Formats: sequence, structure tokens, C-alpha cells
Amino acid sequence: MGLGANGSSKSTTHEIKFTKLFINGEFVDSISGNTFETVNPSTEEVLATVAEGRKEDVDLAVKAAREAFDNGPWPRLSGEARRNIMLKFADLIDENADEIATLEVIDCGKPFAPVRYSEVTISSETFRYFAGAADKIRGATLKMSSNIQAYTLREPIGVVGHIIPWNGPAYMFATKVAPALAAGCTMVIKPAEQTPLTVLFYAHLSKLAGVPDGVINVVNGFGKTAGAAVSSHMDIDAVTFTGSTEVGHVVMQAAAMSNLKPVSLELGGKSPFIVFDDADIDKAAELAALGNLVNKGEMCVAASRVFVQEGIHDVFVKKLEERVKEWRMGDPFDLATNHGPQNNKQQYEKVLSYIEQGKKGGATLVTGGKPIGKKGYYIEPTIFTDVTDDMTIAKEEIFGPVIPVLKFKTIEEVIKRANATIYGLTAGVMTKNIDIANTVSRSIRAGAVLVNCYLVFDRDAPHGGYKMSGFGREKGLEALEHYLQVKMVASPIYDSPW
Ligand code: TXE
Repeated sequence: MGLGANGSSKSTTHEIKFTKLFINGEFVDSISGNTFETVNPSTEEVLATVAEGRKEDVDLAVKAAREAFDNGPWPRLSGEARRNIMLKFADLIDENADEIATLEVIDCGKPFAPVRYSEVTISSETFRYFAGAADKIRGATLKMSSNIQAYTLREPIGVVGHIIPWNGPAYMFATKVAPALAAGCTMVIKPAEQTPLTVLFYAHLSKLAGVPDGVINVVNGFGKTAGAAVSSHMDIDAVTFTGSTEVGHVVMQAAAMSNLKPVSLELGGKSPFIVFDDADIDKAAELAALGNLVNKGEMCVAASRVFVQEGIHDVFVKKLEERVKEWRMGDPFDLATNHGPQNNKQQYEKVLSYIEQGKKGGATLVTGGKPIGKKGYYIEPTIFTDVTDDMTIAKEEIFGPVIPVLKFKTIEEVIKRANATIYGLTAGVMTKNIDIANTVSRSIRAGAVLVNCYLVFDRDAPHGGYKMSGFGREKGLEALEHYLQVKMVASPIYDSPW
């Protein structure tokens, strides 16, 4: 790839250093010797051949994690010692930010600038945030009703399985691994088969940071083999899963049918973004575009039902179209490029099929709607208007650069329609009226409501779903709860006046 318009000079012929499984502090082949290929979605060329782990490899990884938890130093270290290693890990992420971002570009199809200057920074800051929590995990003194003194201990839950999707492996690794490390857990990570490379690079960094062997293990592989082995493992104490709602059911069932391990699920979404007549229309158009096109729309929090009040509908659509047309494709290493290819062929075909369903279903195609070029999984940023609630593109998660716009009349109506979904991850509200903002914020059944802003997610802000968007919270101090057990300790007090 040549020089970008803004003078970037990186090449996609990048040396991939880590392609094996990472078990007990070593990069190893899979027991079967099987491998699979990972593909660059911009070029459709094979990037690397990666070791494919299956049940027997997950067993080995769990054995290492179990030993590290039961007999190793990590859960027994002081909070300060864990904090210091995590801070070192964060520094290493920053020092290797170009490398991590490059892997995300070539393995996930992300444009370089947003991943280098946002997602990688979020990752290191997430490690720092939870490093700061590692020495503050404490219990309570209980006011018992009889002559008993009692207190709670908050202990690490044990060996955790993390199943990671392909839409943001770098920041997803940090979101899941940092709180688990702070709590004192050990873990087995199953990256998505489409995008294993960044997670393997992080495994390498964990060793340099001083995370003891066996604490972090990575088993690349497919969902039905390696993923299922994680969720059904009798010796994994908790599982976190981010992915489709469909597989969320399967993971929860496997957890229930094996050892009843607790599960946290971060699943799909169909988030309403509601623009009232009195809103700042320019801002609303900008955020509706961003909320659907960032990361080529491959976001669980995509603002994928844009409800616009009838008085401003037509003006809004014009402005949205202008914004969308500014979206820029090209060399992913060009710092001005903000639109990349869909992550993988399956997703590319799925998005194109939703576009067809939008057209056939009677929605009006305002712009976009076609694949771009002959190579790579690129799709034009697309707007549909005249979308009604019963259309497939208004009901199902598209996970691509497609913006369905729906018209509404009243606040009561839009609240009802916004809630008429199986999902409940996020919502946006654009209005200058504080009463409208308050009413909508309290009426929407979703894990986050963003007023006059969108995509404002933060390491300190708990993130998670209502309804079939899942349960449990990632980020924020709430995230630590998945990784901790509460133990009550009691003993009698004799002759106490109190
Ligand atoms: O997800 P899967 P897919 C949504 C989005 C997307 C759709 C399908 O709508 O179009 O899901 O994507 C592992 N046991 N999201 O098919 O299959 C799998 O290997 C255990 C939303 O890629 O759910 C991968 O590591 N694990 C989303 C992870 O689950 C299994 C992110 C996710 O893959 C498994 C991604 C099994 N039986 C997709 N089957 C978000 N919430 O951000 C698969 N996996």
C-alpha cells in the first residue's frame, strides 16, 4: 500500500510475530497441530496461519490457569503488587500502540487513526483504571442481630473464561482482562476466529509486564469447539461473553448444564436515537452518522434506529446525507480515512443482504447501498428513510454502515416504539427541552441513555444491557463484581457490652 493522501507511510506487509496458542506463559502449537487462516478484510489476502485450539487445548489452558489460581502467586499478591504489574502492562500497551493498531487494521479492517488514537488509548487507560482498583477491594463489617461479630471478604472468583468477538479485540481484551486481573483471577481467553492477532500480541505483552505464567492463557479457535469448551468447562468458575444474542443463549445454557458458573453477557442491540423537533439538527445529524458509521457500523451500541420528529424530518435527512457523504474511504493507514471494510466475508454478505431487504421491504434508499471496489469487504455508507417498525432493517441488528431513519409525531409514541424491541443496550436523545430529556431517559429500557451526545463510553461508565442485550456490566467499578465472590465470616463475641 502506498502513501496516503495525508502522508501516511505504513505498509500492510507486516511481520506477524505471534500465531500460536499462549498457555502457561509459552507460545505453543495446538495438540492436534491444526491451524486456520486469518484474512485481511481490505485485501482478502491471508495474513497469517494460526494454531487452532480445541477442547484438549482448552483443558491444558484451564489446567495452567487453575494451578496459577490455586497455588500461584497472583491471587495472593498484595493489591499494590498486582497494581504495579498492571501499570507496567498499560505502559507497554502505550509503547506498542503503533504495533497494536496496525494489527487491528490488518486483522479487523479498522482505519488506523481511530484505533491508534482512541481504542488503544482506551485499552491502556482501562488497565490503569482497574490497576487503581486492585488495592481497594474490601468488604464490610456487619451489624449482626446477636452476639456475633461478622465481616465480608471479597475474594477472586477463580478461573475466568473470556469469549471475545471480532469487532474490537484490543479494547475488548482490556475491558475483560483488566478487572479480572485486578480482582486476582486467572483466565483463559478465546479470541474470535476472525481476529486472533491482537489478543496474542497482548499475551506477549503480559509476559513482559510480569504477569506470572498461567494467569493469562489464550486459545485461538472456533466457537463450536474452543468456545464451547470454555463455556462448558467444569473447572472454569465464571464466563464473560461478548457476541451475538444467538450464541449468548448457547453460552448460558452450557454454563448452566456444566457447573452452573455465573455468566455475563454483552450481546446485540438495536438502539434508538431520538431526534426531537427542537434539537440542534446539525449536531443530531453528525451524531447519527457517527453513531452508525464508526467502526463501519460494527458496534453493539450503533444508533441503528434513528427516530426523527416529523417537523424536522426532511431537513434532518438532508443534513444526515451531507454528513454521510463526507465519510472517507481509502488507504486505512491514511490518517484521514475513517471508513474501512466489514470485518469478514460473512458479515459483508450479511450487511448487503440487509440492504436488499431494506429495498425490497419498501424503505427509500437515500444514499449508498452498494459494495465498493473489487477487492475488500467495503460497503458504501447507506441511509434508508420511510422505514417502519415492522421492517427487518428496523428490527434486526445489521452491524454495518446502514442508517434506518423512522419518522415520529409525539413523545409518547416514540417512547413506546423505541422500547418495542428485544434489545436494550443504549439510547440517544437529542432535545433542548430538559423535561423531554428527563422523561425519555427514565422511560427507555436500556443500559445507557445519552442526552445530546452519543458514543460517550468511558472506563468509569458501566456498560451493559437490559433485556436480550444481556446482563452484567463491563467497565466502571461495577465490572469488578463479576470477578469477586463475597464470603461472610462470623464468630461469637462473649461478654461484649455491645
Ligand atoms: O458472532 P458470534 P458472529 C452480533 C452482530 C453480528 C452477529 C454475528 O450482529 O452480525 O453477532 O457475529 C464465539 N460457544 N455481534 O457470528 O458467533 C465466537 O468464536 C462459545 C455482536 O461472529 O456470537 C466468537 O469468539 N463461543 C457483538 C464469539 O463467540 C462461541 C460482537 C462471537 O461470535 C460459540 C460480535 C459457541 N457455541 C457479533 N459460537 C457485540 N455485542 O459487540 C461462537 N462463539
